[in-house]
Amino acid sequence: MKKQLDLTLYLILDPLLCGGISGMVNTTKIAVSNGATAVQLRSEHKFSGKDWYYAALALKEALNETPVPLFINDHVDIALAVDADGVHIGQSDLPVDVTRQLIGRDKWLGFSIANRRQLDSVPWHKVDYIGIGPIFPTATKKDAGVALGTEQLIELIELKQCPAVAIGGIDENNVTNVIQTGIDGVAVVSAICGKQDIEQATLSLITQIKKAK
Ligand code: TZP
Ligand code: MG
Repeated sequence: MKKQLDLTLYLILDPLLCGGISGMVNTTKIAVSNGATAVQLRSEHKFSGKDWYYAALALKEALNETPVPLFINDHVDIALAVDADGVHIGQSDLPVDVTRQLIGRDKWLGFSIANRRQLDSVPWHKVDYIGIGPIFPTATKKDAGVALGTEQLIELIELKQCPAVAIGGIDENNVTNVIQTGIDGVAVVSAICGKQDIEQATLSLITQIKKAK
């Protein structure tokens, strides 16, 4: 059965920050039991096809008995191989319509946009949600582009035609401001991955999100 799409607190895993596959599984279990509502496997650095596959398999297993969906960044083949719940693609990946054709209607499809021009060309009927960012400067994604800030985020929210998650430099110090824009949820990497206390990091975010919604 298709898992529900809840963008409230979307954890994006980074193998380097989390400490490999076991670190990502551990981070996922703690974050999900403390309120994370979606999980994505992503790697900014070199990660072989085999690494992607075994990481995805382990994460799928970790999320098996939970309502939380697993997304795979960029790699449609990996998502299909482990029967992940969804795929997240960016502007330089396979086109949206091709990705949708490959994954079918039973998997969720997320698409990144970084500005008004990209938002204007989103094929709305083919995507389930968009990621908007970076909202703030971030060291996690090297080619993230110029930070939008919350004012521009509000303008993009008014124009969007599907659910959306804000991403980029979001942490416990600014999450309340981001949620107050009216966005459906936030996606974070470094605000959870690699933190000494994953439970506390997750709780701090989810508590503020729930208060601000
Ligand atoms: N896309 C836009 S910014 C970003 C991605 C994947 C990185 C977000 O990482 P962090 O550590 O939450 O700023
Ligand atoms: Mg991509």
